[in-house]
Amino acid sequence: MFGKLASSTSAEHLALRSAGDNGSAEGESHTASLLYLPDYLIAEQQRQLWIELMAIDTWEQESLMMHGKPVPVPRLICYVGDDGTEYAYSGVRHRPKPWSPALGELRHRLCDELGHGFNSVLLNQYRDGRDHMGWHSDDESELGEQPIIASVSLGAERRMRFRPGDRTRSILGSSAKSLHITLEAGSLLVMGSTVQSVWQHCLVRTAQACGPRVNMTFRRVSAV
Ligand SMILES: O=C(O)CCC(=O)C(=O)O
Repeated sequence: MFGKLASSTSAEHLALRSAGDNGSAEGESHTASLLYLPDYLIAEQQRQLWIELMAIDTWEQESLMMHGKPVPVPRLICYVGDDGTEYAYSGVRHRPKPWSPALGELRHRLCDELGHGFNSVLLNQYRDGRDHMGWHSDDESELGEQPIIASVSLGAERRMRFRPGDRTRSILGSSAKSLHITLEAGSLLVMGSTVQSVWQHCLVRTAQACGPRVNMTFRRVSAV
């Protein structure tokens, strides 16, 4: 599932496994796999990408309606992709912006090394420790049944948490465990094909002094 990267010497394979999981009564497994490479991008690649992404003039501050009032989403976003990869999330339909050079190169490297046809990337910019992302699964219909998502991080280290999704919790109850990973600058986290259907993840807010961070989640979007 993780292509050429699976045997990389620095790769850490993490199983998101619920305690005592031997498959549920319905015969489903609640185990899903993550691949983490802390040093996927060298310092110069990180620097080039950072400069390129910070120069984008189409970062958007979106708002969500809560109790009838618009509330700013706690991060900036920019959606980039091939023609025809419109993508709806958080209730908004996004048209892709064109690929910039270093981002396009990174996409091709990931496609080659993971053997997967990524055609878009969602960029999230966390300006400081208050910016974050709440619990969710990337399970929009455009991503298909079992999406593989490649997530590359730049800038400040931040913590990502995983917990079983609602359906998994309802089957497994308290045996369902959660997990966290610290995402370092230049790291790659690949979420394997069952991660989104079984687990949820979030990017934790922090009260500690924390500089800006950009995360790129490469996806394969199909027309729905
Ligand atoms: O910023 C991150 O590392 C998480 C991004 C994320 O969860 C998403 O784009 O769905």
